[in-house]
This record gives sequence, C-alpha cells and structure tokens, in this order.
Amino acid sequence: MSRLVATYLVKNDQQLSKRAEAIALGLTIGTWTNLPLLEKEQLKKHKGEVVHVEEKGELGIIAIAYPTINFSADLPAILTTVIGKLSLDGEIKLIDLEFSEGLLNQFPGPAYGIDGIRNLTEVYDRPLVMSIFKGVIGKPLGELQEQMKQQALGRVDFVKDDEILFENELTPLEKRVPALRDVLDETAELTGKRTRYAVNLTGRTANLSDRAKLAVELGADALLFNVFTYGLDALQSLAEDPNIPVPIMAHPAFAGAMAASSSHGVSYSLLLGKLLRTAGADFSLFPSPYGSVALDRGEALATVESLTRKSQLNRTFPVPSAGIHPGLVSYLIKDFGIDSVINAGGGVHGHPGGAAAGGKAFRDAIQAVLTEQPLEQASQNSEELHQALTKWGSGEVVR
Ligand code: 1AE
Repeated sequence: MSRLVATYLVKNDQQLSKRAEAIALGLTIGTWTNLPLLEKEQLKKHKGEVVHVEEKGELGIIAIAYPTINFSADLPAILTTVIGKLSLDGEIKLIDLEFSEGLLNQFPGPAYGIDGIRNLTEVYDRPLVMSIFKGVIGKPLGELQEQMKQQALGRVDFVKDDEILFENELTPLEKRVPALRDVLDETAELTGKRTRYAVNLTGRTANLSDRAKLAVELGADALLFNVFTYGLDALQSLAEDPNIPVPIMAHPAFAGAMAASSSHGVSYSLLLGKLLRTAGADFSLFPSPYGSVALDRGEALATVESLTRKSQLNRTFPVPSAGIHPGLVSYLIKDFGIDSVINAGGGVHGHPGGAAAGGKAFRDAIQAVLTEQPLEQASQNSEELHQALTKWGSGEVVR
C-alpha cells in the first residue's frame, strides 16, 4: 500500500508514543470519541501508522505514514491531511514529507529546472546573476526603462520585478512588458548579452492563468510569483500549463508566517525546498544565511539539498537572497555552489557607480572566486569590485 510519511517536531511531554498514536488515528479514521467497532474494521486500511518516535531532550520527533488512498493527489489535500486541523492543536511543526514514487509521479516538478534554464541562458559554468528592480512604485515607465537599461548593461542574466510591484496606472503589465523587452533587445545589441526579464504575476487568483499567458505574449521571459499568498496549487497550475512556456520564480513572501516559528507551522526546507520543487518552481528564492533577512544556515543548506537532490523531478535553482553584495559572493559559492543564482537589489543599485557597475562588480567577484583569487586581490583589476568592497566590505560573516 502506498503511503506518505510525515515527520513532525513536537514538545517531549513524556507521552510521545501516545500523542503520535492519537494523531495517526485522529487525522485518518478517528475522532474525539469512539466509533462503532464494525465501522472501524471497514476503515482499517485508511488508518495512519506511527513509524517513528524519538525523544530529543525537551523535543520529540514523530513520523506517521498516511495511506495515499485517503487523499487526492494534490497539495491542498495532502497538507490538509497532514497538518490541517493539527496545526491548530498546540506546539507541533511539520518538518518533512516523504512522497512515495507513485505519488510524486503525479506532480509536475519544475518544467525547466536548473538544466533547462542553463540551456535557455547558455550559461553553464558559473552561478547566474539576477538583479531586482528597486524603488519603482509610483514611478513612470521611463524610469523603469532607464533602470532596466542600467541593470542590463551590467550584463546580469536576469532582472526581476520587485515582488511588491502590482498592477498600477503608471506601469501596467500591458505597457511595462513590451517597453522593457525593447530595452533588453537594444541593450543586447550593445553588450552581446540578452538579459531576461521576470515579470511579477499578480491580481486575483481566478485571473492568474490569463495574466500569465498575456505576460508571455507581451514578451516576459519568466514569471515571478508570490506563491505563498496564492497557494502552492496555484503555482502547480501555472507550472503545468503548456501555454505558459516560461520558467517560474517562487518568491518567499509570507513564508515566514508559515515557517519562522521553531514550534509551529512547517519547516523552511519543506516549504521553500521540497514543496516548491514538487509544485513546479524553477527558481526558489529564500533568505541567505548572511544577508539582511537571514535564514539559519542549516535551514538554508537543507532547503538547497531539497531543491537539488537526485529525484525524478527536475532540480530547482536555489536563489539565496536579501542583502546580497559582491563581498558575499565567496560565501554564496562556498555554501551553495555554482548551481545557484546570486540575486541582489540594493547590492546592484546601491553601487557607487550605478547599477551597471553593480552588475559588473558581481560578475568580477564570481570570476575571482571561480579562479580561486581573493576578492581584495581581484579588485585591483576591477574598479567596480573595488568600489563595492570599499562600500560593503568583503564578507564579514558572523557564524
Ligand atoms: C528573499 C527575497 C529577496 C528579495 O526579493 C529582495 O527584493 C531583495 O532585495 P535586496 O537584495 O535585499 O535589496
């Protein structure tokens, strides 16, 4: 019988086995009172089974296997089963889900993933570089065009919208995408490199599919999606749609509300790692361990492991983000390897020489790290890197 194993972190109240058994029963065939014996007999094949109980000092780990016949093969049904009502029931945190092969087969995973995106960009031997529009709310289209031009002159691989740029009168999708695509085409003539634009997909859930198709028709190279305010299933629908043939970047906005507590919710590695990959995110943005909004380093590494470990699904590009500047590039590559995206907003636009110089500083830092040259030494041959290191330092990371 096919089963889904859910692992939970709980408070060790010395009654772990009893608690685990109550969950296994309560989330499957049981309720708060006894059911008639005959009915129980019929329901046996639906009962959850406790498969692991471990005391860890004040905490406990319990794992419960749920028969997959209990739910339909979609993430809303799965999450409602394993942490739905249970999430309201005291201190318990879902830390992992182990899908059977048969169940996982019913999910799309990333349509492009790391390999597909490397083929699109034709960049195979280094981390990708992404820059983020900043300070564009309330700005006219001309200012976005200029910002796009400067970012693209820095020869970054992707530029993404800020996740807080929604539909607005000054820069609606219908005007913004073609105008910025034209800028990218013109800049490519100058630099020889075509930067790609990830457009923020926003609006009511019922309209997402049409808006995504429109964005693609207008020239979007990728979509940015605030998956946790819409839901993982909304991401899956977009990822599965053959009429939306572009990679999807999952933004972690709102994920902290689900994962930041040490005793409630869902672990970051499950939420930003396994679940995003299963639902079809081609990129997963998450706070790096050393930027302005930091994730615990162990959580960040576990997230990347979930995004990239060998599986029947394509690998998702890890995008450690927030407060990233060129001085952190050696840490980023050491921790996350070359199959990652170096993503910066302030670290590009805040460069003393402007965004074009900011992009170059990042690329020079990457080149230095990949050729095992200390950043300070490399900065002697790169004014852009020198200025960035002078402004932000060369990675004093507190661990
Ligand atoms: C964790 C997501 C980071 C993000 O979306 C963003 O806008 C970062 O901006 P900076 O690089 O911190 O300025």
